[in-house]
Amino acid sequence: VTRRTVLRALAAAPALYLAPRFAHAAEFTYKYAHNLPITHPLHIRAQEAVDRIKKESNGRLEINIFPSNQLGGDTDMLSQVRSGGIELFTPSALVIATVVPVAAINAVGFAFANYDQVWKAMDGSLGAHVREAIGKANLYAFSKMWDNGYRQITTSNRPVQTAKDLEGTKIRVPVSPLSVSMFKGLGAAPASLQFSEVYSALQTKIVDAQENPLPIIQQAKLFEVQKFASLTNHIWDGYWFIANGRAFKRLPEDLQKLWESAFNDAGERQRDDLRKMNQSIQTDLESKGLKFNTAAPDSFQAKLREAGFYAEWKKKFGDQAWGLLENTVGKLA
Ligand code: X2X
Repeated sequence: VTRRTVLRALAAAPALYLAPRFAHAAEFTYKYAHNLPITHPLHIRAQEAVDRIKKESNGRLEINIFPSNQLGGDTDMLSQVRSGGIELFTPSALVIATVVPVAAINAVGFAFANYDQVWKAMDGSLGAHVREAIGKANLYAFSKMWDNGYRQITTSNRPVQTAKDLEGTKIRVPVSPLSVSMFKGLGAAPASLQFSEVYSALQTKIVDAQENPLPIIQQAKLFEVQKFASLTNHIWDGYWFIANGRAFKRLPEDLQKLWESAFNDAGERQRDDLRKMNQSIQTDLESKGLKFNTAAPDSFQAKLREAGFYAEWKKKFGDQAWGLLENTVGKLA
């Protein structure tokens, strides 16, 4: 075989001598950290998005995921994504509100009656309002919020039927001013702890109760250290998928478009995963020993009104944001 025939063969079959995909180091290598176990749909769908981004960018954008608080608790991850130590993070609305206060607006007690209202508001003008505020903090928020769920109360000592049952209860809440204010208003004794500390705080009885959506109670195995689950639906909580602002701007437009589409599509599928999970989750948690009851939301709302919770938070969020929320859910205060 002469040199010339080899060259001719190569010219005829370009695929043979093109560099294989992923042979080069990625142009952009980013870190994404979050606070959930890898069995949670948030992690599973994020992993799918990251795989798709790698494939469709021909390896130019590689994102490594650090799940389960591997890089620290929420407060640490939030400061890292702001400084650029990590490029991506999914804080709950409650948590990002320590930097962008208006982001907690979806967590106003008993605001959303159902998921239709949730997605109408968060995919609509209320979500846009919050994203703009996130943008002003030099962070970029992808347009689709991911679902955390309706928060429910679990305790180690007694079921919570009405607000009265919460009196003096030591309850863990996220690092969130709104959560603290709400549970103080309800007469409980809230303690702010990062999620990374919740399991051991319950196990060692530093607190007697916590509140989280059922998928988290299941995936983080909180049922092992709690006895009662009271269905209060007191807050609807979601995750913002956020990027460090400079890390976002650094990407060429085609990669910006790709990850926008990949994360938003994955977010829609994650919402659907949780919707399906919610259909059988109570039965599963009952089989693991949790005793369920359905609480009476009226007593909670009445107590919150009495405590001035709605008036206070309307003032804090401002008339514009509050009005956008009320456009979807009706009059709250
Ligand atoms: O910390 C929590 O409770 C959690 C997991 O729901 C959040 O991320 C706010």
